[in-house]
Amino acid sequence: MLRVDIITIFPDMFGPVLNESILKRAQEKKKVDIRIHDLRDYTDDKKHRKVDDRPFGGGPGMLMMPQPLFDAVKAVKARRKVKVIYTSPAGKPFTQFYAKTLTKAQNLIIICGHYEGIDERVREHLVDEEISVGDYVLTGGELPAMLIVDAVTRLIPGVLGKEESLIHESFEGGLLEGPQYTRPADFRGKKVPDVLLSGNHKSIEKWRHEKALAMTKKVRPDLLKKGV
Ligand code: 4HQ
Repeated sequence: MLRVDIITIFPDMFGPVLNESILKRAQEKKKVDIRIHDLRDYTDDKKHRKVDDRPFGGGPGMLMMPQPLFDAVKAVKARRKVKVIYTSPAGKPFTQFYAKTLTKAQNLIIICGHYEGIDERVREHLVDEEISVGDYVLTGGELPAMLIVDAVTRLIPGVLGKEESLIHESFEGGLLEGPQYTRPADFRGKKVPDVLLSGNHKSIEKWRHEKALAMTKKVRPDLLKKGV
């Protein structure tokens, strides 16, 4: 079972996301073991539970101190094949392909960053993978951590049911999904394409593939270039 350890100064942010829907079921089915750890439990500063300090050389803002992070990672490490992840806009872009590679680990440890970032020694000696979830700046690493856990967990065999199956969806064929319709066949004069009502599975497949290709070319031509 994949184990995920999340190190954060806001442990309460995770419950509402991890304890609902597919992520909740995946944990109940013992497909993934997700544990949240409060970074402040690992600081040597018993009095103020400090985890940040001022940057050498001056400048605005605070940095995450190395001591609580090194000790937290050491304490939570649970398996041999472990990857320590730090999320930041300077990381490698997170993609479906990247998510797949992370399912190969036995233990993911995700450090949620705050303030102006981390002491460089954490990056050099503790972090294995620095991941960016997009070219924008967030208030902290908690949302990126949830996003990574979500994308990785749903790839674990047995997490998704047949209904949510992985085969015909965006990215699995390297394409975005084309248009889809449900009932009614005529909604206030707006009709569903005839081919989808034809019952001819071969023509339906062909039509879907053509639409997926056209859609991808139009909105994300970059996806057609290589395995994103
Ligand atoms: N942050 N992709 C700054 C991000 C981010 C992103 C996380 C904000 C780390 C220190 N992380 N903290 N974009 O914006 O991953």
